[in-house]
Amino acid sequence: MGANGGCVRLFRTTGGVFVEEEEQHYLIANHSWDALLSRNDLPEFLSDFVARGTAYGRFHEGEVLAPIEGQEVWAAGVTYYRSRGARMEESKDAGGGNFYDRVYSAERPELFFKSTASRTVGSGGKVRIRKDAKWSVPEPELTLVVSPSGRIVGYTIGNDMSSRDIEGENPLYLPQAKVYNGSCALGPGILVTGSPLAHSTEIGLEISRKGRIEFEDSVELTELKRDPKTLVEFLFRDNSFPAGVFLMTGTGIVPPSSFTLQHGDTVRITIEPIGVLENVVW
Ligand code: DO4
Ligand code: MG
Repeated sequence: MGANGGCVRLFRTTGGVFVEEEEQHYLIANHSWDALLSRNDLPEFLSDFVARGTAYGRFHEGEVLAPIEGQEVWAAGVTYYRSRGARMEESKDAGGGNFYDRVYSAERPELFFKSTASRTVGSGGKVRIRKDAKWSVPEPELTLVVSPSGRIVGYTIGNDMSSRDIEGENPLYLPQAKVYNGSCALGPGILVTGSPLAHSTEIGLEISRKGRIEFEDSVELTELKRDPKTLVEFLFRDNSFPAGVFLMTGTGIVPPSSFTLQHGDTVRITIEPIGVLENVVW
């Protein structure tokens, strides 16, 4: 049994794809990233692989790449009470506040297209503030890794970078507030497991500027209003994802409205069984 209760972590690195179990690294030489993420039996496949394999050297933190190739990244919104409240406030002058309240309590969740590999950075990469945005925040989100059949096969950490002034001006500007170069970070690797994460799992956010912490907060998964399986069920209602898909589950941490990210800030997101996603803002 591994340190994560039988789970392994999967990493895409400059030296190939590695599985990590109990601090041992195993190179998967004969399967591409997309071939692995296309598997509906990824948790079982990787446990067998580790049981049969031979540990191979080590990869280093600096060699880890974003855990994405042919996958799309989608995101759920207004899944925590705190996100609902902050968005109602920021869009009230535009008359959009009511929509956030309605989606929070509706049966159908808000799901939106977030990113592709080309707009996504890994841990250690640079996330970006939109050039024409005046108010930008990170959104630390538990991110589901979903197989082509709609099975949750793992978890990673996501940062749904957002331009709050653009979304707040008019909710119809959401795609511009959310999808731009460097607007998404994922990583560091994928915790591969067929079991749900504990409700007590904590998502932590720390933003530092010139070596000093500017903002920090945390939230537990107990505050997530939607069941991850229901989010996946809606995502797959009339959509297919042959190489698998990432689904961000929404933010439960919103910095105060006086706060905006600045170039050079460091954003550090921790979800204990998965790891730490750290990015500098550019
Ligand atoms: O409704 C707009 C986006 C919401 C979102 O990204 C979130 O709640 O995390
Ligand atoms: Mg979000």
